[in-house]
Amino acid sequence: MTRIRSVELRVVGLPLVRPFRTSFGEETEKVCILARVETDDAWGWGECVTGVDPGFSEEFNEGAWLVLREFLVPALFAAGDVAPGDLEGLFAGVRGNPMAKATLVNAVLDAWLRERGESLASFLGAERDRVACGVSIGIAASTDRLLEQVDGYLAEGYQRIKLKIQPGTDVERVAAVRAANPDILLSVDANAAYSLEDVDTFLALDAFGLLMVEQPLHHEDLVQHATLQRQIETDLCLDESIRSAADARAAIELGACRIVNIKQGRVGGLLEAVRVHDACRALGLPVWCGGMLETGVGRAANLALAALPGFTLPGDTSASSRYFTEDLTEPHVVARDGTMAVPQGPGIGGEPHPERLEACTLRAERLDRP
Ligand code: SMG
Ligand code: MG
Repeated sequence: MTRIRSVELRVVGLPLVRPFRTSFGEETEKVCILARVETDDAWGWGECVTGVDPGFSEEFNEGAWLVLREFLVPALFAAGDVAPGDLEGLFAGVRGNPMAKATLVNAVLDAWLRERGESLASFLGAERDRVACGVSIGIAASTDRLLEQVDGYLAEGYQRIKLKIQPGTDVERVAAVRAANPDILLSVDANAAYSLEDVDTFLALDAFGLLMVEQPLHHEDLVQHATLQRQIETDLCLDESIRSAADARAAIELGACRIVNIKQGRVGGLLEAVRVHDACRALGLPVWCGGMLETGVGRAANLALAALPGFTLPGDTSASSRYFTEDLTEPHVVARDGTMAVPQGPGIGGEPHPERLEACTLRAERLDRP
């Protein structure tokens, strides 16, 4: 049990090394909320995976800030002593908002583990000390640019290339990347930009031996994903559609996917992420660790999660250098063999450099237990 004395919320901004374009928008800067909780004996960090706009899900930074400040932090202060496993129950009165909730679940878990000197990886049940890394490439300005980026990332060692696609920028680009790289693990991610009327596009993609097609259809439509999965050979993977272990079980039972992308922030935090992993593993589905362009804080948590045994496919766990010239934390580095070390120190095993954090801070507010 631990008592949270204060919560500091902060919005940070870091320029991205290259713009990241998806079917729903383009980002040139990473802007996110970080929470730092303080207990009597320790402190812990949580990174919120919302972005500036509600494009990936309904949640977005300014909304998450309010949900945290007005509802979740007060619920935490009202509770007295807590264990990490209590938070989901404490937050149950707030519907939805998994990304905002994950920020505090993860921060309190980090503090609790630091008090005990235990690493997050060990607590979650990690079975590896290095994880296989892939990279996600945004929609490029041209096919040539895309091919250059693919070459660059393969030279760095990445074990799987994922291409963002949208209608009109799909089959031709995938064909070009596949022709240049016949043997690589290659996947695509549509971020829900298609409908069932586009089945011919997916039938055409079947020709390229893709590892998976990620989230082709609307995030709330599992039945349509099941219909599409019956029509094509390539495995479907769900991302946006899976917000809980219950969602994962429903999707699998319906035949809506054969692979699941687990993002701890999207499912309400690391504890639910482990339940999603367990549910998929029990039903025989491979999972992999997704990414939300996190800074080194969120990335450290992702790496611990990705070391669980059911994570059998390379994750979007890319190096700090893929996103930032200078990360907030010590950089996470991808080795030539395309693997990355799982942090082993207490909690998430790292934290932001104080000066770097101050330099990136756009706004901060400290909330004290009344
Ligand atoms: O962290 O490397 C990363 C980004 C991976 O493609 C990525 N994420 O739908 O999977 C996804 C997207 C969402 C990014 S929205 C900022
Ligand atoms: Mg995705």
